[in-house]
Amino acid sequence: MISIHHLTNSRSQRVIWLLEELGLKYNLIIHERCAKTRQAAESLYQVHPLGKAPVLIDGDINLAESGAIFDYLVATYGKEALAPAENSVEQINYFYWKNFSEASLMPYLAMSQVFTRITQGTPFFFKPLITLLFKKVNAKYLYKNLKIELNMIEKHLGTHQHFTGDNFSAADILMEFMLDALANRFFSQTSHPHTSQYLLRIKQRPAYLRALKNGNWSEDEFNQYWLHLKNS
Ligand SMILES: N[C@@H](CCC(=O)N[C@@H](CS)C(=O)NCC(=O)O)C(=O)O
Repeated sequence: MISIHHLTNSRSQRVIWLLEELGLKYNLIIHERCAKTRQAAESLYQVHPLGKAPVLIDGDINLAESGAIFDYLVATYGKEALAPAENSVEQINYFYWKNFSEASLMPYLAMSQVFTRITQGTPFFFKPLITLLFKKVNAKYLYKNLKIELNMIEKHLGTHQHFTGDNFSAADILMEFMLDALANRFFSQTSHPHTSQYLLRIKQRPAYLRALKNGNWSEDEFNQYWLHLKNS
């Protein structure tokens, strides 16, 4: 049976959602974050050398990296269900958005997390300087690029029901997590109506709701995690 190592309120939530969409049975192993540092539990290092979630175990296969896990699960168990047909326009969209979520959106979110951690760990005396520095980097680089990306997403969702086209796919699962972190901080129903409506719609999927429950998802913790993300 498939086992999935999951870190609470993290991107590994997406693998649980994918497994639910695929209707697969799985064994869920939940690792808690350290209350103080918010970092992964030591137990994850026993599963994979990087000590990060998600990690999928399927027979002899021990696979980390969200994108790789998605590719493996869709190719092995999903077939046409969660990925568009070969050589279709939808497939090109699928390739683009699936990679975009990890390669273009996630780095900005991760960077902002790192800045916050550095600021928190900076001695009191230097804090104002570091805060000012990151504020400038955020405004001129990070947030500026995030806004450009969000505008592109809004335009795409203005003409597509889902990221690949009419049908739901695994790319939607990868994108939803990022958009959820950015919602109400970088965009709203007023500024990005198509993206907001898309999020509301997709979050009603039964598999999504089952995954939240199984993964012990806490909306409060998630918001707490991204609290520092705001427009400046
Ligand atoms: N690129 C990897 C990143 C994995 C990753 O950084 N996972 C985070 C969860 S959001 C983690 O385990 N963080 C714990 C830590 O860094 O201590 C993936 O997408 O699977």
